[in-house]
Amino acid sequence: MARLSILEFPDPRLRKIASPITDVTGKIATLADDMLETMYAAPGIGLAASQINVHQRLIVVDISNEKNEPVILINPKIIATEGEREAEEGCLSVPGFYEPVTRPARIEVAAINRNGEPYTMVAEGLLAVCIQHEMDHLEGRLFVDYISNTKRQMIRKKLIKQQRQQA
Ligand code: K1U
Ligand code: ZN
Repeated sequence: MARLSILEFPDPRLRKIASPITDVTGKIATLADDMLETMYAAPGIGLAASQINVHQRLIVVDISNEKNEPVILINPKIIATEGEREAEEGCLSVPGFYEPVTRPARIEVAAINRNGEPYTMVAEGLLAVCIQHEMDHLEGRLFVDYISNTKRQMIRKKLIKQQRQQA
């Protein structure tokens, strides 16, 4: 297993649209394992392949306190939604900032697992928020796209300053 480095806003590579995975090979299973290790180490509750500069449709999530309920979603698709809910979101690619975002409260998702088998799952609460947030990454969208331009520019400037100081 390996820890991968996470791209940070405003890196333009975070804006790329990810391609579908056509074959779930051992390489994809290893990538999913590396993404889980990277997510747990960060620490985070989700990670999209786009965040580690791999532009393929793969996300991982685990909202359990014990970090023992990993979910791997390959080519995830939302097939049904219900209701609306506002919740605070954070992002490992936008470190240190949290903002409220409104999204569907309950979703049904179709995906493929690490063995290449299709499945569906229903998610609500934090799990629904996290899956939708990660799926946005695959479209090159970030939670800061849902907030005001003024706030987004402020976050952008602060992160650029931090990144210059760390370089
Ligand atoms: O996409 C990411 O960068 C992961 C992100 C997922 C997420 C969190 C909250 C709402 C929506 C999506 C994070 O994991 S940010 C870190 C975080 O929220 C967290 C970290 C440790 C424990 C609990 C939460
Ligand atoms: Zn994120």
